[in-house]
Amino acid sequence: MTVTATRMEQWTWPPAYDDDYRPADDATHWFPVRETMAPDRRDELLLARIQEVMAYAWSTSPFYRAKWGAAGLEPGDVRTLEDFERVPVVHKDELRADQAEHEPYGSYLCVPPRDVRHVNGTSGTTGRPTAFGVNGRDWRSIANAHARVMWAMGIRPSDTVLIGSPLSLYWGSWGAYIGAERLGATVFPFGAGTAGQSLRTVHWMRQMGVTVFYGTPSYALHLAEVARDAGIDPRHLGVRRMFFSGEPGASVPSIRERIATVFDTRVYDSGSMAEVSPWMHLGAGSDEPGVLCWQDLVHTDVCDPTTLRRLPYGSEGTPVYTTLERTAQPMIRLLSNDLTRWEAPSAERGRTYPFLPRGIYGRIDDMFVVRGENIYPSAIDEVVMRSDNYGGEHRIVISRDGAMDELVVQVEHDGGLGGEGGLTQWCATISGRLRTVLGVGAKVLPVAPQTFARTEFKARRVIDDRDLFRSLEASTAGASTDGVS
Ligand code: 8LE
Repeated sequence: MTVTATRMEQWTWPPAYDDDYRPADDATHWFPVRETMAPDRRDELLLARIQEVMAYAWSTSPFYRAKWGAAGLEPGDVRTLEDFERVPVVHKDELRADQAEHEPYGSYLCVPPRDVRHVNGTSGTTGRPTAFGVNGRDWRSIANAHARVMWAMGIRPSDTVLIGSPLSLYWGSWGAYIGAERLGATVFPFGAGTAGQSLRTVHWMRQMGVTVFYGTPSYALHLAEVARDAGIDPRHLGVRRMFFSGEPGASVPSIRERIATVFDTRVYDSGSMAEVSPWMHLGAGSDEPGVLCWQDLVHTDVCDPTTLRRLPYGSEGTPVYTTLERTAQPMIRLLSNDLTRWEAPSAERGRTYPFLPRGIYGRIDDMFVVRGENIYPSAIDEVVMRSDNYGGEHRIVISRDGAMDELVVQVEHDGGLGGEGGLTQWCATISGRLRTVLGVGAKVLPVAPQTFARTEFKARRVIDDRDLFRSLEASTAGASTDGVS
């Protein structure tokens, strides 16, 4: 279709989607105008929407009024997208503190509390849990947005979508659930995280003819092991598509290829933060790795972590998000502290949105420095998972040898390497590859198959323990290779 229209489909404030609308099954786009319009024209419409959202938050939320007032700023001051960059960012800690003071939803709730229809929250493992209050309108907007992005992943009403992540406080599961439902697919909210559930997942997948899986990349790899242990080849489960969120992986080439191969499936990345649901506003628009920034759902700027100003395309920085459809708890310039690199929109990708070719590859606070090099765990995952005879899990230990930081990577092997000589050679190969990619050496230690716990949710592989180093060395002396020169 030739796109000449300048009005976006169903683009209103507040959002009011036609819940009966669905494109023909063979249509590439859910909303072709929105998805393929000239980026400059879209930016004009986005600016107008940002102004509306800011005016709304100013008049309904003491939180935003106080925050912007303290910065000497009113919504009317934002006349360009450059002006918008000067709006102070929101930190997650501010939301937490505001909720503690204005229970239960905080003074950034812009609707009467009785309008909240659905509550989610953070797990609260670090600090006070934060509640997400979702009103009926936002619930429907999120469902529509997720359906649209899932459509771009090739999911269709004929699919059966298994939700393989915890159906509890975690927004990821519910967002995928309501998106699949709105798209017209059959939804199987199986969940994850209870004893014995992984094996049951495998059996049910087969029994119900599940064609699409949603969960975390780590959990998908664990499920493949569980299936194999039960004598089931994961390729025979018939899953045509797997889409992921929650952690880096689906855009990390080695992890992506591993999942694609073991399940004989297509892999799609998605996800930002629960606070800015529809979190799939960072979502795949085709089979290629990486995600698009679906700007008309949530406006994303990749910013310099220090100045918090937008960086030119081609740069690495931290995403700052502004919801354009949320009415209950709108997020305006929420700082993610994640890391990514963005590229300019290109019509060749079929959708004219900015692109994150490696997705989100880390958090600023997960980055560690070894001998002056910035290192992200996902870069290590990429190397380790690509090695032959990889046993399925690993741990990254940052430790200290005298005055120097040391990097130790404990890698499970698959038992097929023969004796000590084979293991030593294997460690040396991985160590050499790590040095090339990271710019510093790493001590690679072999670990027996099935040593490390598998996760049903987000993986935690980094251990920053300066004392562990010596005990590790003592326990595995002989079969290790010191890649540190
Ligand atoms: C790399 C997006 C959602 C609901 O699945 C989620 O995980 O939200 P949550 O629990 O607020 O966690 C957000 C953090 O998970 C992000 O800041 C980022 O560090 C990580 N994350 C989420 N999705 C991805 C991701 N990291 N790739 C992703 N696709």
